[in-house]
This record gives sequence, structure tokens and C-alpha cells, in this order.
Amino acid sequence: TEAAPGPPGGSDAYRPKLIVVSNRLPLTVKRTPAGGYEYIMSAGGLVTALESALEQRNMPAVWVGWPGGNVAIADQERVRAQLLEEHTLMPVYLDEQLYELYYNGFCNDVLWPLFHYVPLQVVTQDGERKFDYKFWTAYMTANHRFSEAVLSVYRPGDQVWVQDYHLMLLPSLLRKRLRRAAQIGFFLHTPFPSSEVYRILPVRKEILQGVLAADLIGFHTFDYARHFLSVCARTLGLESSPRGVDFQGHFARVGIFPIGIDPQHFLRTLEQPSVRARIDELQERFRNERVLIGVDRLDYIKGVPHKLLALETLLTRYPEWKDKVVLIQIAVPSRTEVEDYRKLISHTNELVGRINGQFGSVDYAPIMFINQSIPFEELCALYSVADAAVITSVRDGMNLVSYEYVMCQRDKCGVLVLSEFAGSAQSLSGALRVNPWNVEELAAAIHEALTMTDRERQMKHWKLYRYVTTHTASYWASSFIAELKQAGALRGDGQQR
Ligand code: GDG
Repeated sequence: TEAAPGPPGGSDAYRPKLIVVSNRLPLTVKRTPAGGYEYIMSAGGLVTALESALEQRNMPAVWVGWPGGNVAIADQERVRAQLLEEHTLMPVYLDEQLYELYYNGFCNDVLWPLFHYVPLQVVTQDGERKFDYKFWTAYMTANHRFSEAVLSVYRPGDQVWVQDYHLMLLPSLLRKRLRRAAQIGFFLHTPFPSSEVYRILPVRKEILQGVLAADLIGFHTFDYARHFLSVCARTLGLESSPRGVDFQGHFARVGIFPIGIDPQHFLRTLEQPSVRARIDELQERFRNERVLIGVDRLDYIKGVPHKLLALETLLTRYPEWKDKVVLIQIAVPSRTEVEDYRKLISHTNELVGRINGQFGSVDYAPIMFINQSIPFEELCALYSVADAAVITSVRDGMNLVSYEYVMCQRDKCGVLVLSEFAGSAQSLSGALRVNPWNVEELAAAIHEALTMTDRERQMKHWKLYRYVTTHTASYWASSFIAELKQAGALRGDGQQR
């Protein structure tokens, strides 16, 4: 069945739109004390990327996703109409129990760890089964709900762009309901693991089949794409070429689209008088210390304990840094409903206490641990005053923090110490690339970053700067949308490869 018919005036009058689908909408719906609702917009990287890409292409868009919070059943229709008309956002309502099983259960306790090379545990600490089919059933149900919402706004000619591991069944659910000609794209923001890890997933075939109904499947790096192709061959016995996979007469193209940031947003913010004043203030505050910055969601993939241990090693091996170097670690709490994340918080707190206790004094603490989100302006000011950024992810799809630091270092040319396990390490050749599991090597790299000559720092910085300012978020979105169009058009002509 085709979704809703075109608007009055025939298809000639219709300007096709892009339908972006992600787990979360770029806004949160909050209940006010008066019983109404307020909408708090959140301008993340994806929003900015899409906005400028769509502007360039002069293309309208609708965003489909979960609106956060709870909207009373009686108000759902009204809120939906208002969001759609005023903000071109289409909410997908999921009740608390479903969201818990789908999001915390299947997405964040099964797919997320596995895609970051953390194998499934058989049982939890409480002796519960970790992979429970009720998680999987909830994932299927949630993906169905998203497909209903997409179908309700879809018109022939629209492009649908599905984001991330939360919605891997959506391409096939949509394909079943839409004409063959519908253009469906899928982008994975996480790594795609090697087949030896992926094959652990009890529903490995179903997930693959879900994605393979897309016309274009995008990854951040060449390695993730290669892993995906080999998983298709090994798990489903499909024939593949570097360009994509044949699945039941449908050719799914595979492409590499490294995401970026919006450099202008950072440059503009650094120019704001209040931010400049804050930078001066911070420089004065740290005039006798060298500053290292770390910015991470507090997630086990970010390797925060590895970073803390490296700092401890640095202070032990190079005691001249005692009293002279400080790590400002922003660690934003994340997914605290999941047990592994709660354990990480207490483990990290212990390490911070131990290191500050060992090397600190009344006047000095080597680690400033900020366990909450800070405003964007403050983040830019901190990036700008830091002598080096330390990124120690043990796995990371891309890692935008590495790009953001570079953009805020135009004057200072600070050094980027970057884990080779972050997707961004594949493109940022001006970084000091390290293996975060080798704590000694990591400590030595931080020492090197802090003692590098001006000339060397500048050369490395300009290399990084050139990459970050050309491979922007808007470039990422435009190239994906353009290639999706091409993939759809080729398929329409029956020329698959
Ligand atoms: C996933 C993939 C991939 C952090 N703390 C604060 C704050 N942030 C912002 C950073 C950055 C963003 O959060 C984090 O982005 P990352 O890319 O580093 O990491 P994930 O959240 O894990 O994102 C990742 C990404 O998707 C995109 O495809 O790169 O690999 O895991 O923008 O600046 N922002 C503010 N205050 C904070 O305290 N304002």
C-alpha cells in the first residue's frame, strides 16, 4: 500500500521533502505546572548539519522521533498537530514501559555494547537474563510505531533518512508499505563491528535484513563499511561488492560519509564578547598551570578511566608536572538507568578521589571533575584555553569532540591526543594517535603534547584545521542526500550496480 496521496493540485505542484527519523526529536516536550506543555528545542550537531544542508538544497523537511517526557494521552493529538504545524516535527509516543524495554533494554544494553565490542553478558548482576526476548519484542514494536508515524507524513517523491542503531528494522518496515521507488537511506552513527563480534547477536539476521531494505547504507569509516559487507556475506550468504549488497533482488548501496561539525557555530561563539571575557578569566585562573581538557558523555566506550590512569602515570613518571598540569574533565551523566553506566560512575569517582588524594594539596588538585553538562559557551571557552585535548575512547563511531577542540584552537594551536579507536583518528592525521590501553604510551603522549615546539604544534594544527573546516556536518548531510537520490534513481531504471 502506498502512503497518503499527494496534495491537491497533483504531483507537479508538490515539492518533495526529506523525512529524517531518529530516536529522539531535537526537542523535549515538558509539562508546565499550569498543566500545559512547553517545547525546549535542543540544537545538536545533527540538527545544525541538516538545517544547512537542506537550506542549500532548498528542500523542506519533517523530523520524526520520540519527543521525550510524558504527554498525557488526552493531549497527544493536540500536541502532535501543534508540533507538526509549527515546527515540522512529528512525535512518536511510546509509553514508559515500552521505552524502557526498547531503549534502555535492547538499544543501550544489547546493541550499543555489542557494536562497541563489549560482548553480551549472559546474566546480569541480579541473575536476570541479559538478552531477553522481551527487549527484542519491544524493539520490533517501537520500530513499527516509528514506521506508522513516517507513513502518516510520507508523500510519493519524499526521501526518508533513518538515523542510527535504534531504528534498524525501519527500512524494511517502510519498504513493505511503500512503492519500490521510495528512497530510503540509513546512517549508523556507531561503529559496525567485525563479524566475529556481530555474530554473537541472537537476532543477527533480522537486524541485517531490516537495514538491507534501504537504498543507501552509510557509515563513518571504511572499516565499518567493510565489516558490514563481510557480515552480510557470512551471516546471510549474500554476494557483495565494495559498492553494496544484493538482497532478494534489491541492491543496497554502501557508502562512507564521515560526519563533521559546523565550524562557523564555534567561530561565532568564540567572537562573542561574553565568551572572550570568560576566556581571559580562565587564562588568568590557569596562568601557572597547563590545561588538559576532556569532554565525554560518561560512557564506558569513552575510556575515561584510561585517561585518569594516564594522568596518574604522567604525574608519577614525570614528577615535574606536579602542581603544573590540570585535567578538566567534563563527564556528562548518561543512560543512568542502565546498570553498567551506574557502575562506571562510582568507579570513575573512586579513581578521581584516589589521584587527587595522592597528588593534590590545599592549593592544587590535578583533576577537576565536572559530572554535569555545561553551557555551550563555557565549553567553547574551555576548549579555547586548553593546551591539549585528551580523547581516549576504547571505541567511538566518530567523536565530534576531537573536531570541536580543533575549531577552538585557531590562536593557540593546542595538541590533540586522540585514541586510534575513535573513527575520527582515521582522518585526523595531525593528532598524536595513541592506544588508550597502553597507559604508559598515553602518559608519554600527553608529556609530548605539553612539550612540543611551537612550530610542530602549528604544523599539526593547520593540518587538522584544514580537514575540520572542509569535512563539515553540512557536507556530510548534503553528500548523503545527493547519493541517496542517485541510488534511488538508478534503481528506478533497473540499473542496480
Ligand atoms: C555518537 C557517537 C559520533 C558533551 N558534553 C557537553 C556537550 N557535549 C557535546 C559535545 C559533542 C557531543 O556532546 C558528543 O559527541 P560525540 O561525537 O563526541 O559522542 P556521542 O554523544 O557518543 O555521539 C559518536 C556521534 O554520535 C555523531 O555521529 O561521533 O562516535 O558515539 O558535540 O560537544 N555539550 C555541551 N555541554 C556539555 O557539557 N553544551
